[in-house]
Amino acid sequence: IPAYDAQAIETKWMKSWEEQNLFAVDTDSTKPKKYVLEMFPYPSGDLHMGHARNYTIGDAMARQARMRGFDVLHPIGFDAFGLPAENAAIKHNTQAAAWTYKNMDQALATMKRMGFSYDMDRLVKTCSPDYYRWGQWIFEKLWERGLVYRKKNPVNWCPKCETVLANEQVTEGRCWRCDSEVEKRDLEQWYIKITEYAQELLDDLEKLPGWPERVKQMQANWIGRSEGAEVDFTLCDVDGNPIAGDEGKITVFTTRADTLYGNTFFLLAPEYKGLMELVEGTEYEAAVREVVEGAKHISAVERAQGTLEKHGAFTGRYVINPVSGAKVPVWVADYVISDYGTGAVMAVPCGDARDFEFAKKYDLPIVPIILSEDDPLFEQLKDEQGTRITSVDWEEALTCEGVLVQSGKYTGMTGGKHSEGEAAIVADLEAAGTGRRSVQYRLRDWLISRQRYWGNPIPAIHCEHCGIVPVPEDQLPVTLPENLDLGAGETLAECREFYETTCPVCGAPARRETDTMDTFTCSSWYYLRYTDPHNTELPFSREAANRFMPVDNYIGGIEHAILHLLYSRFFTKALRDMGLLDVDEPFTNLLCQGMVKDENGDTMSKSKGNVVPPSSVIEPFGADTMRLAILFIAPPEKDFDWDPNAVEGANRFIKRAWRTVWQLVQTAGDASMLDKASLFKPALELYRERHRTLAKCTEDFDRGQFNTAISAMMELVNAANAYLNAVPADERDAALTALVATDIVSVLAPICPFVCEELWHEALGREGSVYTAPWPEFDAAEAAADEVEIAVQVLGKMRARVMVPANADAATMQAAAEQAVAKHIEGKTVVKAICVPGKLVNLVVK
Ligand code: ANZ
Ligand code: ZN
Repeated sequence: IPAYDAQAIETKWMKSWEEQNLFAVDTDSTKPKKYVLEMFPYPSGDLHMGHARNYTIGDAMARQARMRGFDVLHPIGFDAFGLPAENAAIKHNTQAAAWTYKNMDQALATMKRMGFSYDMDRLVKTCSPDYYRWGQWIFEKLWERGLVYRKKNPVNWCPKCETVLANEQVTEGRCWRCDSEVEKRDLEQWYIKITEYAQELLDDLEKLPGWPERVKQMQANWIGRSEGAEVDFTLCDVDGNPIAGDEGKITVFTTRADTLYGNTFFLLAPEYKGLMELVEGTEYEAAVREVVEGAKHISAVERAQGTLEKHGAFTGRYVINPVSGAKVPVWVADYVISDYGTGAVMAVPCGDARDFEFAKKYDLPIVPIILSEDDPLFEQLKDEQGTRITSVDWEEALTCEGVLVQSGKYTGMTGGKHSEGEAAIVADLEAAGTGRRSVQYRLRDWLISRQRYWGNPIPAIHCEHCGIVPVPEDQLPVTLPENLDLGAGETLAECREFYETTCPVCGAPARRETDTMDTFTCSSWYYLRYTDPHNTELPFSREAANRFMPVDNYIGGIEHAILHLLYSRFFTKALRDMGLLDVDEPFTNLLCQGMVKDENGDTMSKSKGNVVPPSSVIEPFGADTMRLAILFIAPPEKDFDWDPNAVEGANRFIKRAWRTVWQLVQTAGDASMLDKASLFKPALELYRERHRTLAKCTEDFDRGQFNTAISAMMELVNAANAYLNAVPADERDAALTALVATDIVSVLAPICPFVCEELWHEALGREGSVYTAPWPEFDAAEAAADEVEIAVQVLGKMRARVMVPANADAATMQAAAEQAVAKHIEGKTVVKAICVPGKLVNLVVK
């Protein structure tokens, strides 16, 4: 038996696969397709363990699908634009492009060393003009369809990074990247109208049974559909006289119109349009301004969370409640956000926790209008006969459902979201013309412009005469200059060669847009480009996209549960509506792999110095060991702590499989001559085990459960060794040993490709690749042993073991059990028998 030399074997097959171009997909194939995709990496340096895990999962799926007769598309690329490249370039005084390309080369070398079966002809780098050209093209198509617009809005601005930040990129008022205090600036920015698709993005989550529930839940929350009503209030002065003019009416959005009688004050967002005009020149102006200024330093996300201390000020104005007729004071409050609903809120402190907290802090009245029937106040208030209560000294708001009290003719109805009381009040508001049904979404339009260099240039031209016009299609791409002096602080907006241009409409001198696109736009459609990567007429052809889409298995980190996956779903739908492809959803099955932590359960990071690089395993043991260890240690979606023992265990198993296969082939004949009737005990057991292992591996691979599939493979190797030990070489069944040797190599091949390809050729003596050979045939029914041993318990105590037919029904099992424990149940009656098929019978006796 030859020695197992991982390095020699892996070097040999790495080269051979590349020369054969073995993993190129066959585009005209009549075979069914399978599209296996791992989220592409950001090229920040060499691959780390998290990457290794991500790609090993995808590679095992792709290789097995290929063996099972699918035409497999399994591509790779790089999400190559982004700020880290720019920062590194500034720090090391080089070009962002050079830094990025160097990192991509390094990552590619490691991917090759790991044996990932990518179709390299389809490599996509988002910073390459032949890719980003089509990103610009798609941008212009969205623009044509009214899905791109510019808007002046208060945005988060980081003075140090000199760019706009998304709301999610601001924590406690500071930049997520550099920790500087973020400012609010009123800037005109580019937006993509993702909200146009809010309802479809929500509805179609139902078409994704192959996604983890929690990811779908996160997306649904992010889209945040709320059903409620708009209610109009009338602005007035302290005497209740209406204030005329445009500002005379203020509308709120509420999901709880049933609580209108509990409305004791009224709130405006600090950014509410016209707020400062309301207080101008009054004694309230200074306090209101303070709240407005203070709110600028807190992100909308945090303001909405409601965990921060609330600040507010009275405006000196009032509104009239259209249902109760009450006159309530108008305040500004920083927990009201300007871009949700109408930016105004009817506060109901008895039913809303935030309003309750605010009322306590500023000593505003809390009128109970909704109670549970066992509340001590209920008897007094249930029929408007008792004394009214105008303020309560509660510890917290009553946020659950209940019965309406002190609510005029609505008293006695149930209150709550979508309640009887809510429906009745909204119907009356609609009849009176002071309210209407309304649906709101939390989802905001996608702010995509960035004032950064290393990104895809927005293809627009600003002309004094013609306004903002798209760059004509035949002039795309707008090429990003690669020679900016970033070290000296040069930006695109200062790069004359870049921004000086002429207007494509009137020919006058004009200025090119110098904002670039959020890199999430690049990653929103790369999986489509892979289907047709060299197309020079279109981003991809409809035929190619329809052949391979949707992605069957998408594998990546849970950190992308919202943004990347939502943006990609949106792009797919928008491109579908342009007629570019015919699918509604891009990713059929989603697997979010867990994290690889260090031995002590800490996340690996450079700053902590606890990073285990893949090379530390590959160099001593080989890539096959690395791959096996990573898949065996835990189910793919679970986090795991790095364990050097697992690496050694994996290496031992590979060596054992290697020896077993070589031993089996010593007596191997023709597997097709197998005659089941001639197999006796040890052979029959091995025969059953191979059917069982194949059935298990096939099913587990489909679900991505590699750890249990590997356990089954280990059992097969054990069974083969049991047979080899029990039967002398000259008595072994030649067909069976041939069959099982092939089985071991085949089932292990998706996980340990190098050693299996070597065994395929050298031990089994086969031509061609194991990946072009078919997956072994099996029959799950053959796996079942004819008889199984079950445990027999009496009142939960173990009393005997007995053999029963493997497919025995409960009655048969009980009869066999009673016989086996006859002396323990003598003179008693069996009142119940609990039967677990194949395992045990528990007799309950009296
Ligand atoms: C009265 C009320 C009574 C409310 C009550 C809630 C409970 P969701 O479900 O998230 O859509 N609201 C409306 N616009 C707001 C804004 N711009 N900033 C902060 N809060 C706002 O939340 C809808 C509820 O959030 C609305 O219903 C409103 O308060 C508040 F017992 O109106 B409610
Ligand atoms: Zn012009």
